[in-house]
Amino acid sequence: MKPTILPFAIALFSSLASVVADEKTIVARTNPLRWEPKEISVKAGDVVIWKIDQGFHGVIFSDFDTAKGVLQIEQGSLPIAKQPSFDLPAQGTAVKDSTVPFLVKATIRDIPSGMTEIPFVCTMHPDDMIGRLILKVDASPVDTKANTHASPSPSPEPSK
Ligand SMILES: [Cu+2]
Repeated sequence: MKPTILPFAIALFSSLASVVADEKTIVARTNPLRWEPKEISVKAGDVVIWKIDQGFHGVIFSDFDTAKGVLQIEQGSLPIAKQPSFDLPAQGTAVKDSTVPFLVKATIRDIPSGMTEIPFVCTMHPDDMIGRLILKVDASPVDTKANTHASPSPSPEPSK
């Protein structure tokens, strides 16, 4: 093996890993009631997990008709359905405690243009536990040729 390959491969891998996908967890806590964090930025390919640390909670997507276009709900998530105290298009999970591994795990699909956030609340504490995913469109598509991201030279300012 050529000794120069390995460091290069590691550098390439870590630079790709930083742009490819992140796993982000949003934790439901009590005293005070909160999502932690209550806002996160996500991009296509990221995985978001809503889970319970303390107390009884669920997650309701305020407009699930829209949210489900971006959230690919993964196996192991609790069923997402209309819940008794919420009107459609809000849908989400029942209330559970920390014995469930997580409430919902979702992979972010491609983000339609014009869609900027996915608001959600807790099924049990909708007034106290409000959160949102902020959708970031990644301008540079994933490119395996690591060195092709040279910025174009800026256009000269028009002179007056
Ligand atoms: Cu709650």
